[in-house]
Amino acid sequence: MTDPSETPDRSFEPNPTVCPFCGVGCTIEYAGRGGATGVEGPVNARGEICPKGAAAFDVVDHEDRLTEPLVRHNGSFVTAPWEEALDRVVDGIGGVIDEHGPEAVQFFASSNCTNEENYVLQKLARVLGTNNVDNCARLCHASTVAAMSERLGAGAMTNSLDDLREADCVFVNGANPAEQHPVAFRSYVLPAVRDGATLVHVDPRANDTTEAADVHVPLRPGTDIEVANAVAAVLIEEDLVDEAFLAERTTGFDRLRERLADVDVAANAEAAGVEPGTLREAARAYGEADRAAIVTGMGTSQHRCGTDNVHALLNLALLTGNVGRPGTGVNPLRGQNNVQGASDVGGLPGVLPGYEPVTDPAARERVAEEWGVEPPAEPGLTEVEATHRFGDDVRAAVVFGENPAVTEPNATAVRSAFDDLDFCVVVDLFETATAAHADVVLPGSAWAEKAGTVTNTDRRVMRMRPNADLPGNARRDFEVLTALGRRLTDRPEAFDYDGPEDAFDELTRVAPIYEGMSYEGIGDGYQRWPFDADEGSGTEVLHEEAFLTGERAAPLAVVDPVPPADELDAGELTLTTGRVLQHFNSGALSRRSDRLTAMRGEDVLQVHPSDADDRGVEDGDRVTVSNERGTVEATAEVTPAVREGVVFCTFHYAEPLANALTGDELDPAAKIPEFKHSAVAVEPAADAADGSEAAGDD
Ligand SMILES: Nc1nc2c(c(=O)[nH]1)N[C@H]1C(S)=C(S)[C@@H](COP(=O)(O)OP(=O)(O)OC[C@H]3O[C@@H](n4cnc5c(=O)[nH]c(N)nc54)[C@H](O)[C@@H]3O)O[C@H]1N2
Ligand SMILES: Nc1nc2c(c(=O)[nH]1)N[C@H]1C(S)=C(S)[C@@H](COP(=O)(O)OP(=O)(O)OC[C@H]3O[C@@H](n4cnc5c(=O)[nH]c(N)nc54)[C@H](O)[C@@H]3O)O[C@H]1N2
Ligand code: SF4
Ligand SMILES: [Mo]
Repeated sequence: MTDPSETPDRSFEPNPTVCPFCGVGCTIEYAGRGGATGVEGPVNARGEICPKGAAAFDVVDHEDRLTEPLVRHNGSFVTAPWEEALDRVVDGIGGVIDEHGPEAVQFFASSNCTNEENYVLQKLARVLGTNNVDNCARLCHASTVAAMSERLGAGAMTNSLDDLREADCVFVNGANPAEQHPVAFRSYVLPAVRDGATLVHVDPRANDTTEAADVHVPLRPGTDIEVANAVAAVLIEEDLVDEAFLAERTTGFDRLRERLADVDVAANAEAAGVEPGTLREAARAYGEADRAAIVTGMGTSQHRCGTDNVHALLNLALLTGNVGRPGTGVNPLRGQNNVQGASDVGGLPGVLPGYEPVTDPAARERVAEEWGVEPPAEPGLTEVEATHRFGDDVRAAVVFGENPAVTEPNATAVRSAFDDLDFCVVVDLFETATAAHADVVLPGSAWAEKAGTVTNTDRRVMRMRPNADLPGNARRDFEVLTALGRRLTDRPEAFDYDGPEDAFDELTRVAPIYEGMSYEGIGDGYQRWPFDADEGSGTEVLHEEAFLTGERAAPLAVVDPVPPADELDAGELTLTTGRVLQHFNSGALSRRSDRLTAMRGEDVLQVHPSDADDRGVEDGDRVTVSNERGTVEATAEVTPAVREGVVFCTFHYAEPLANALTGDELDPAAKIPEFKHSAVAVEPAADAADGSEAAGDD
């Protein structure tokens, strides 16, 4: 790694831009002395931010930043000039394409990067002749998007953050917005609660969100369908459905009613490990509200039955007429600051920019007019499917701003799969665990060094502006990707852009939902999709008169419970994984912030006191957590916040590697893995001093 002392002094200046962390999309800028401040923006109208936003600059000038390209030489990395590194990429990727065809290359797009960057990356894949491009929306809300697109015609939040304030009930299923979307929670959900809205929280753990809840349903992980079906059965039994809406805007009610008549609320409650009365209370809170909004997160989506989980939730909204009006809807809170946009611009294997199916000849024709090449008609591989085929029919990978060696399930297998590739290039800020398996690592630009746009959780496209110049010989991601396009494809002119704005203009011509948007129009504010250029605005509440499927009515669905992939043997506990306020995903940014690590310095395992007692574990003890996929060691936090029989661990540190334990069976419809249910044995660590297997900290 480059000696940080070689990094020349850098210049910083305040310029309103979007926080690099969660999908809420707060506006921040440089505040001097290495700090960020919130400034009044479209989402954070009073300039409010959370601790991560305040620490966002801590990583920009960090000594670990890559400042020179790295190429592998005799097994180790050496720094190299850009020309040499790019030549190596052209040889590596080009060689694989020559020998095995473009389908042998997988592209990982980045939910942490801009619309323009992701647009160029997916265009690169498709101009080369493959739809093998995906982003970690796959690991996140792929199931939500699959279910919502099928039933309603769009996978994004049906409503806006603003109109969450209008809700009389907020039904939070498998999400912890108080920690994961703090400004959305404090500035939009809590005001509704203060105005009298009831908050229902369906989560196996009590956390900061639960503190504000009126009803907590502490279900067993993996029993969301049992809970939603019981709630639906109570809605029907207690006549809390909206007959007029059912008649006009839904189909399939008779069949669903018939099936739900067989649901025994007490039996479902027992399966979910909760009181039947609690399920009835949750149903009444939701069904009696004039306007009830569902907020859904990873607890719902990250299961082998994630799509079915969301189908079961969608029934609740349709049964009660809670769609198409302010303060209602089904609202997936999106993950990173641009996971929505990375998907909108076509960073997915089945769709072109604007969610136009690759299988649609007219859609392919439209991009061909702009690109000069028609993309292939067959959908490409999703992320986890692709890593499963590394060394087999997938021989090379381009990994842009993602760290699958830490964040994909069954990560030990993922790491060795990377070694089976003929060639891998990583574009990142740091020498990550994934980069450790690459042939070339290119130093990209951090959030504060880039211009472009990102699309937040409520479909608002906002502008990012540079607050810092680049460290050392790092280059802007946009320049890196367009250079790869010019060198790797036989259409160099298709990657000749006059900066990100030029690429955005092209995007607005090929993605119907972005049609009519412009940098000038966005200005310091936002433009929301689906955008209406004549009106100069976007639609805040979707599905008002008709669903985006084009139909006036949406189908109700019969959903049967699906058992989790891992069965628990005697003495085993259910491991579920997730996040805390102070850290972010693989921790690449948050772990490098002293102020954030001072608040939380490691991934801990939450264990219920009675499970801890049974195993002779005390608070603060080191424990081993193991199953057939791996063994990790972590510090136990003994707390009644987690339900008995369940342990919870975050995945923000590469060591312990929580994903060494998670299974890689996929939801058949959405290909999302089961991060939220694994069988594990937990026992006191033999000797804390031994430590577990050594690994890099990225
Ligand atoms: N501070 C912080 N904020 C973040 C992130 C971060 O890493 N840190 N990451 C961003 C990203 S990429 C995303 S996708 C979002 C995710 O935001 P959330 O969806 O809120 O994230 P998680 O913590 O993974 O899961 C939410 C809750 O699901 C619960 N849960 C576990 N298993 C089950 C189950 O079987 N059923 C139900 N109903 N609940 C269950 C967990 O206890 C947890 O409290 O957050 C974004 N914001
Ligand atoms: N066990 C478990 N695993 C999970 C989950 C879970 O709940 N439990 N959640 C899943 C979810 S929802 C998600 S979204 C994934 C997240 O998975 P990842 O996307 O892999 O994780 P991140 O930490 O968000 O970011 C990955 C990389 O992006 C780099 N990066 C950040 N900004 C930039 C930039 O501007 N330019 C470039 N070039 N690189 C940049 C960072 O340095 C980091 O190495 O994890 C998934 N994994
Ligand atoms: S709520 Fe999300 S976008 Fe806002 S400051 Fe916190 S991490 Fe950043
Ligand atoms: Mo995510």
